[in-house]
Amino acid sequence: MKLIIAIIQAYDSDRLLRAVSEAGFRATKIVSTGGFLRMGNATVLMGVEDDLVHECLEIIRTNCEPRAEVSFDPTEHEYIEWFPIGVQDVTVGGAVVFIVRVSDFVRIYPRNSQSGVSHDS
Ligand code: 2BA
Repeated sequence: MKLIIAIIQAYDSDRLLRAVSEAGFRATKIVSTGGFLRMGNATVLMGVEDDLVHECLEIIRTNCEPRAEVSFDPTEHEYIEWFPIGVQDVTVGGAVVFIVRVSDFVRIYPRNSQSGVSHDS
């Protein structure tokens, strides 16, 4: 099993979550903030069987807006406060994806209910 950690633009998150759910994947969205732009983005966590990673990445690719250039005006008052000198054009969009091997996946059920543990390495 792999844990796919996809950092995407906030406005892509509803569309992506709907698409991955429709395809049978389970997902968790964490509201996050980019360290550079300090704008809201979304981090989507998905535990995915190894043979489904490619399908999941394709869904991410299809549902996240293409990358685009955003330009900042260095004469703006807030620019100096927020960005390193010299940075004017920033590319945003698409997704930044980490794929991490999961050593154990445990789902804990309430007592007197069904229980299950699955291992992957
Ligand atoms: P931010 O850190 O807000 O970065 C937004 C975009 O700004 C980046 O898009 C990149 O195009 C640009 N950028 C970032 N750092 C820069 C720098 N030092 N100089 C010039 N331009 C810079 P992406 O690369 O697509 O990243 C989108 C978001 O994904 C990031 O938002 C951050 O939240 C996350 N991310 C990207 N790489 C990461 C990493 N190695 N580790 C953790 N989070 C990462």
